[in-house]
Amino acid sequence: MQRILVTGGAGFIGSNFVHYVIAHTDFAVTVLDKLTYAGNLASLAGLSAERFTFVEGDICDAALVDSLVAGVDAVVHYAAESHNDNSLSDPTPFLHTNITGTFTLLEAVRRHGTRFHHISTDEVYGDLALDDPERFTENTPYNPSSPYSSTKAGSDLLVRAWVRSFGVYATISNCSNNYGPYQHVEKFIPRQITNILDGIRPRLYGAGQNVRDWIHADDHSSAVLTILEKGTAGETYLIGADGERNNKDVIERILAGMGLPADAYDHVSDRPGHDLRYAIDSTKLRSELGWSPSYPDFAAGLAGTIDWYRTNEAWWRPQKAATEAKYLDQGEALRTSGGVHS
Ligand code: NAD
Ligand code: TDX
Repeated sequence: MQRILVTGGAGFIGSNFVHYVIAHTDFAVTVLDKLTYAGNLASLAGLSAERFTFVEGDICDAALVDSLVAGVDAVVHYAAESHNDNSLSDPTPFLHTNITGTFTLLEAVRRHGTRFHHISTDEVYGDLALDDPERFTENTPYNPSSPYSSTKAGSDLLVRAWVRSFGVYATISNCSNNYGPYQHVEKFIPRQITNILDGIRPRLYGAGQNVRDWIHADDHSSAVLTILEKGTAGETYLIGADGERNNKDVIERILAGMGLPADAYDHVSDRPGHDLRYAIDSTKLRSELGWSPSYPDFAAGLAGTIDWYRTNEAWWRPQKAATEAKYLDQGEALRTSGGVHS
């Protein structure tokens, strides 16, 4: 494999993957990205033109997609509308990009016989009870909760159908919550870090008991590269690093890491339909493909992420005010003992 097309490579996980691939392989990388509010060319700064090409465009543009797929050995598909809260206020772009965009790519790889890897999420499985000893596996039934996760589930099912009906050579990975550099400040961890840097108290949805299974973005990248190189056609692999923590614990760690008291945060109105707990069993990926995470220590990874946002204000500052305005517009309200106010 020499040439790969990475969709959504100007987003959080896609840009981390591009840096990882450039550093760890000799592949030439083309990124196709629409540069929505979530895409940022600054995340790809400094890459040499010898091995890196950027194309601005929509994965739903069939002619553009066809011409790009014709020139590569493999496609790694990250592009998506990715934020649950946005999908609750306007699901429309989620249907467009996550469903029609994936369909457009599948038709192109079918025509050209090109290897395809589809990036998905553990949210397609719905949620687990807080006290459930089980974790998600490749055999857990799909049960998505939000417009975001239902469009990701739909895109996974399209990939499976194109494998079975048309013999497309595709693999799928479903990963848990990522953290690390280049994550948009709408997401939980960077939102709280940059709030603190701005003198705003962090904001916890509801009681903060919801559990997410955190993995460093570099570990997601190494897992995807492993699947791309060693995965079996038609197979699904779950990616996770045993990083279960509840949101209250994460916010308290961020506050401690930034020298503030553990209770210096506010509770705000809860997300409608808020999934309780995600947890990944990644035994298949570890035992069949020999993958293991390089960032097993969440505290160390989080400290590095805090440092990154401290030293890269120029990267996140242009997104910050509009993001907080969007949360207000979506009806986020502080919850105090006396009631609810914004
Ligand atoms: P992101 O929102 O940071 O980035 C998405 C990128 O896709 C942006 O650069 C955006 O410009 C681009 N894009 C959006 N619509 C497009 C279109 N129509 N055509 C071309 N480009 C388009 O998202 P992320 O957090 O990096 O997530 C990347 C992928 O990983 C998604 O498929 C997501 O479902 C999946 N995933 C994310 C997480 C997580 O914790 N963030 C966990 C598991 C899986
Ligand atoms: O301000 C906040 N306060 C808060 O308590 C925000 C933005 C979030 N939360 C909570 C909601 C979730 O329980 O933190 C948790 C994480 O929230 P997000 O960062 O929005 O992530 P989540 O909804 O879990 O989804 C993420 O992981 C799975 C990604 O955004 C998805 O793209 C991925 O599929």
